[in-house]
Amino acid sequence: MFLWGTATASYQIEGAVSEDGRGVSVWDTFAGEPGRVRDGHTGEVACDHYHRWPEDVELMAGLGVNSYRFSVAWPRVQPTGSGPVNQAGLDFYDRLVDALCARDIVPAVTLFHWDLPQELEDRGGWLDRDTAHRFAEYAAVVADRLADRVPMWITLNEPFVHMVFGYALGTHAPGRTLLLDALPVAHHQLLGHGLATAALRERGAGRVLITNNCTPVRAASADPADVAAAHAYDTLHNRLFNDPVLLGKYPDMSAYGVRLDCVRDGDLDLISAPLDGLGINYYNPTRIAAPSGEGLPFTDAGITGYPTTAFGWPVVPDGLRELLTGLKARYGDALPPVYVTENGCSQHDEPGPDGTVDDRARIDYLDGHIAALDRARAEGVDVRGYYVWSLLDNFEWAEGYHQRFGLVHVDFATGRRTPKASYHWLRERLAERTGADAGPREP
Ligand code: PNW
Repeated sequence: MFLWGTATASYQIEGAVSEDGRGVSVWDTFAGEPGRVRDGHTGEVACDHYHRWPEDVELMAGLGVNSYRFSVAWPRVQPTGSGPVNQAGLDFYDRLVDALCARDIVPAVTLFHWDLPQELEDRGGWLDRDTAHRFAEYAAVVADRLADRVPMWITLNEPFVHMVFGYALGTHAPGRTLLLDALPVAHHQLLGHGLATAALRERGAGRVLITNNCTPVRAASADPADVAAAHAYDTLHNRLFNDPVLLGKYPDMSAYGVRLDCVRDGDLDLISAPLDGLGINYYNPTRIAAPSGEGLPFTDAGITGYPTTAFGWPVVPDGLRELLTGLKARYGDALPPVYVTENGCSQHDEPGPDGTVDDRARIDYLDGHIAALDRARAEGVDVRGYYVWSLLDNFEWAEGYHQRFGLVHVDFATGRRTPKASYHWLRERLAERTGADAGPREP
């Protein structure tokens, strides 16, 4: 059965940050500091999904999706990141999983979508190798509770974005500005993925994936300097995270002055343990030119000639086909089935006078990307799922509530949900397609 779903993340939707024993995460700390998030927005209330989840499950049932990707907040389960388990936090996800199963919606659980317990950050966060071991311990706790009903597990969400924005540039929590010295964060996250995969396997947790955000990289011109820079960018963004997982080795980054001294014997064996799928988040391609200044071995040349989203991201649907066929060409038989675990666009959606939300640009976006997905499948890429980011408008990290990615509009003053035109469009599209994609039901 092809999985059609929507995706969310704990800190972006839940709110209820001090309820039922939840500990503090790096995002609570970061969003609480002046100047970090636009207009001082925080995830304190967000979509109040922690209380409104039954309504959100009904929205998904009404949409007709057969899967839902959500993340577990580590500090709800282990408030200090290690040791004592907070049963009340696990109970929340237990209820959610039961409600999804009752609606025939396959739960796909992401274990880490950036909300690290603050106490672990105080001990070095992902710069510290020990965090990888703590992550595996936490994965085991969650699997012990949910693996009997959750058939699909995603260890990490976008370790690239977490490293670059969180530790290199400081625009996301924990707000560190280490530039290339952030590299150990890549390895320690991947080690955490490997250790958590082993813990999930021991518990018979079903399918195990990692989600990398990938971008097809285009050189700004045929000039060899631009081509070399594009290769550098592809190496540091895509291959740094896909190669160790799929091929068991890091790409050669010596030409860019990048060294990974923290890799120990045996790490890559753990990191490259076979997976049941590769999660891919796709938003847009990247156009790269030769470096213009000191430091990085590339410059982002920007993409012109395409429509853009409210975020300013170019809308290039065929980039999804290009990405998927490129992965197949690069990894061949080492590429497991692919799941597009996020794809979507932000817009400035507001209800009109009649109360409806006319987001036709989102319909065009999704229509174009689903067509590109079909082309990639026709070209032989084994794609098994597609998740729209996102079910709800939510806390868009450093942008706060200024970017709306939802199929469902959220009025953040009242929590009121209003399905947008794209929700109704997708419901019809999914109903039409169920026949073509129907297969054996999940366990
Ligand atoms: C993803 N970029 O993040 C995340 O997984 C989501 O939590 C997030 O809400 C969504 O995409 C939309 O931003 C990204 O700059 C953040 O390339 C930034 C980038 C890509 C993905």
